[in-house]
Amino acid sequence: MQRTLVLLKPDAVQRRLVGEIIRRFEQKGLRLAGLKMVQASRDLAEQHYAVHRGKPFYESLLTFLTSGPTIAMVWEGREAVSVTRLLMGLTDGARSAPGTIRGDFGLSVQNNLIHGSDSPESADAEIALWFRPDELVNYTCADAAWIG
Ligand code: D4T
Repeated sequence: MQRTLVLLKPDAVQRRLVGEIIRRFEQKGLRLAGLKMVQASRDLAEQHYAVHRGKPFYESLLTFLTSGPTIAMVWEGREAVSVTRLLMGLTDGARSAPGTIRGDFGLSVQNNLIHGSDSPESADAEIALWFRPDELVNYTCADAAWIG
């Protein structure tokens, strides 16, 4: 069973889209393994976006991610990493297909509502960055045999 880190970025919280986005993950059949609200520090944002250090949009990206609370979640299920990326849409909301989260709710590149790990390896590292092991819960959903 694969796990992935999902962040509902400060714009999703400010725009009251948290419930709508979580609904889509539940509807798809992924299982919630952890959830918390975090006011990201500069240090946490730097570690999360370390791969983008030095790029022109880096400083602005850090300012954005630390500008208000973020909802951090771990979702799990079959192919959770790629399923999450499909639910999200492309980085640029203007290019994302209708039906995706970014395609339905945004036009921006930076303020693109949601982050999802881009590989199982990134997911492991990002989950460890945002969550302590005891903040994740193992359980079985009653409909597990029907969803796969
Ligand atoms: P994240 O990492 O937030 O899930 O987004 P993506 O995986 O879809 O996109 P990314 O890693 O390429 O970019 C990370 C983050 O930086 C913002 N960004 C990106 C930006 O502000 N300007 C840019 O030109 C790019 C490429 C958006 C997402």
